[in-house]
Amino acid sequence: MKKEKIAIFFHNKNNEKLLYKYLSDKYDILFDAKLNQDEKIDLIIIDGVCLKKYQHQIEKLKEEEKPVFLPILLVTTKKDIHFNKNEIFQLVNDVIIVPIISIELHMRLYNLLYIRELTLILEKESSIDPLTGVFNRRAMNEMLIAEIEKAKRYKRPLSVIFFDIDHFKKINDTYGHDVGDLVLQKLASIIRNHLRQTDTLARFGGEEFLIVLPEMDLQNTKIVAEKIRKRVETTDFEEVKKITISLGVTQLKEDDTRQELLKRVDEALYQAKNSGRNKVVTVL
Ligand code: GH3
Ligand code: MG
Repeated sequence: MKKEKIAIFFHNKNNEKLLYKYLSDKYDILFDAKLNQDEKIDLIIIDGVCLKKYQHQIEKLKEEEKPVFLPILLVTTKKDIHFNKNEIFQLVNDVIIVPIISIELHMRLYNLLYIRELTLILEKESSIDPLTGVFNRRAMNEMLIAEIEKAKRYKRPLSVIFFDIDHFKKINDTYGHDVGDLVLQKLASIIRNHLRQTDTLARFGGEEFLIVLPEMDLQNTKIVAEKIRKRVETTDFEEVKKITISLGVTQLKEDDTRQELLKRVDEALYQAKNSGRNKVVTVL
């Protein structure tokens, strides 16, 4: 089983050693961890001196991790609590007064990590479309905001593909809604297997999907979209046999907002539908 990562920030090296002794069997212990989102930390144990020192970094990290809970356990002496009540509730989730007792420490960690685990499950479930297992619209919008910001900051290309099943209503009407659901599942799975790790697929509406492709310009994205179109066209969808999709493609412009990008790719899809379906249309 994967061990949870606990970062320890202690001014007093003896206490640091003691914690290591108590915890290293059960947890991955990190000293001098970098407090940024790249280093995944599940919980922080910190003393009062270090808490003052790292307060702003911890606040920032906790904010970035939301709605996932990043627990902070303060270890302190009674006389060393200098924080006022409001501050401590904002920043710290539990307190142990020294001397550290192993069983007390383990109980606190168990409960704090259990709460974190629940928030991770909730976060995951609220991001995923239950039918297809791909991201839902809410999660995609959040992800897209971050990707647009990254692309603009580093002046990198970013493209999107928006696609929709052709005459899907007829499939539902002919074979029933359950078969329609199976088509959606199979379609999402085929396309997911067709993408790079860095691409993201989301179900945007009933039978509309969005793909975000970082580091891809319009020309290359058009090639990907065409391959996807072909792949879907040539896949056997069991009872339904064949389906086709129409796809719109566009690339992020320098001053685009997320809404403008999505509006343009929606326009491209609309053109693909109106010019005969089962095709890719690019708009810039
Ligand atoms: P077009 O080629 O213009 O896209 O035609 P269409 O029939 O695909 O489009 P339309 O918007 O008329 O119909 C979409 C259908 O998708 C209607 C709706 O019942 C169905 N749909 C939406 N969500 C689901 C779902 O979760 N499961 C199933 N089975 N069908 C769904
Ligand atoms: Mg459709």
